[in-house]
Amino acid sequence: MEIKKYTFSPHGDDRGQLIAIEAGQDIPFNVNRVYYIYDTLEGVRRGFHAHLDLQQILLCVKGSCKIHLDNGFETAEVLLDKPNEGLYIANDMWREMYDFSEDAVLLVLASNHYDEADYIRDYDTFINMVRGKKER
Ligand code: T46
Repeated sequence: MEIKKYTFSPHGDDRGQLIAIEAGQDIPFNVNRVYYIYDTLEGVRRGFHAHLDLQQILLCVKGSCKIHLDNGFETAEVLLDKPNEGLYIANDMWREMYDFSEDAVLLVLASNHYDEADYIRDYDTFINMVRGKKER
């Protein structure tokens, strides 16, 4: 599976670091929503869904976490532990987030507003959908 990561260049100086992410320039979509996940309890695994029409960039801006990806044919585990590195996830990708460090802040830039109808939360439905598309 191809893992698409973006590395953003920090504007560092003697005061510290600053990262700017320009929609449509540094990432391939316009950002309509930002959310972040923090204070995640030990052992928690979240996600367990795919999206029908959503592009996202996941950045662990503090601490670390891992992302399990599954496209219905292959799986991959991605470690996010750098504030200047973003993982791109688009449609038809089952995702689970786990192994959050105590201080982890997972920032997500999303192409669309929140829409519960865009979620596929049943794994068998997801598998049937992606494998059905491949066969067509
Ligand atoms: C994703 C992964 C990486 C909202 O009201 N607005 C929002 O924009 C979001 C993202 C969530 N919510 C509500 C819906 C639930 O009541 O917040 C609650 C927790 O959401 P959820 O259980 O979907 O969170 P995760 O961590 O399982 O998944 C989230 C995103 O929902 C999802 O799109 O790709 O992070």
